[in-house]
Amino acid sequence: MSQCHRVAVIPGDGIGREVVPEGLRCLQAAAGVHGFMLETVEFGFACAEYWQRHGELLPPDWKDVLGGYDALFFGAVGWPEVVPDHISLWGSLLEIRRGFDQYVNLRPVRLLRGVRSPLRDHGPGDIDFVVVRENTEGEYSRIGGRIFEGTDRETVLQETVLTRIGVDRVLRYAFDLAAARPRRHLTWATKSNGIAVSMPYWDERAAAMAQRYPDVTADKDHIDILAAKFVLRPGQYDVVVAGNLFGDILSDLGPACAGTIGIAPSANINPDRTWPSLFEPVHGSAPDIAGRGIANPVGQIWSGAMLLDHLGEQAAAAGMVAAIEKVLAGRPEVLTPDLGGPGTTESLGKAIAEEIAA
Ligand code: GGG
Repeated sequence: MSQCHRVAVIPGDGIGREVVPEGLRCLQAAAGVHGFMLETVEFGFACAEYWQRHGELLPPDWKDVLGGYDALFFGAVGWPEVVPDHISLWGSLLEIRRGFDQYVNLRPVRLLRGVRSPLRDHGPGDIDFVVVRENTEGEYSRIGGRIFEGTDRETVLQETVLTRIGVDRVLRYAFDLAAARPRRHLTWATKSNGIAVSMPYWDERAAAMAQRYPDVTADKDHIDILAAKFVLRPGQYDVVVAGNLFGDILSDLGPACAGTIGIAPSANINPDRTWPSLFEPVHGSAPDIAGRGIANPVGQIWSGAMLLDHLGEQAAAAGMVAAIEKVLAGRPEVLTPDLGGPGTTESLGKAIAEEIAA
């Protein structure tokens, strides 16, 4: 009997609702070709409509509801006209990442065939690195407050949280990943000359971890020059590990250098497999283009490939990425406007699904 993977689907807000169906179309095509089953169940929470009806983003028993699935397939969250962005994010995605201890946010950056980089002199294969972002602590904290509000002395404090367990476990994951890649190179992002408590700690733990991986060449870059070097020499990076905030920024900048943020995938991984992992495009809900049918579905589809890889379906995952590349390189008429084409979310999704099934 063929294996059945159970996947919870959360389209969320905005273009999440447009790209998720294309991701599912491609996942089902891959399941058909590779002889496994995919049972998907869609949930209508984690969006502005749910918040309007219930005053919260997730139901109180969300952990029980989602905890039994093999993986979560997420679109995008955020509809600032209705819910302030920090409430959307903290009430949904960040709650799930922490509740399911998805402490690694894996965000590959590759310049694919058929995609033009805005950087001069860069072609397919020239950019190929992975951002490993710490996903449960760091600068993403709600610890802080305001005093003397509304007066001249108004004062705002916001704490960063680093734990030894939290820093070491994401560094270990990143070094293991670098050790398994051909170039065996790792860069950690820091800003220890300016942020004088948390960043030297990050440096200290990274340097200690590097000692345990003699086969990996490791170096550090301050976040400001690292951002500049992403634009000037993105080809020199292999694995880049960073805290929550720097990792988020770098994993938008990276795909922008590799053509468009619309193609960027991500995996929020619970490496211990105690809880399901969550797969979502790097991009958000994009209210400015939502409802027009022009959102690029590749980030969602590629995230689907990462989901299959995580579930042990490596051949199907590789087939999905190969199909994405083939369509991007060979079917200009179906490409979405961000890729310079006249196509739609659906035309691109359908073409990739057909290529997977071919
Ligand atoms: N699909 C990703 C999404 O909805 N992103 C919204 C966002 O702002 N995310 C920030 C983050 O990943 O921490």
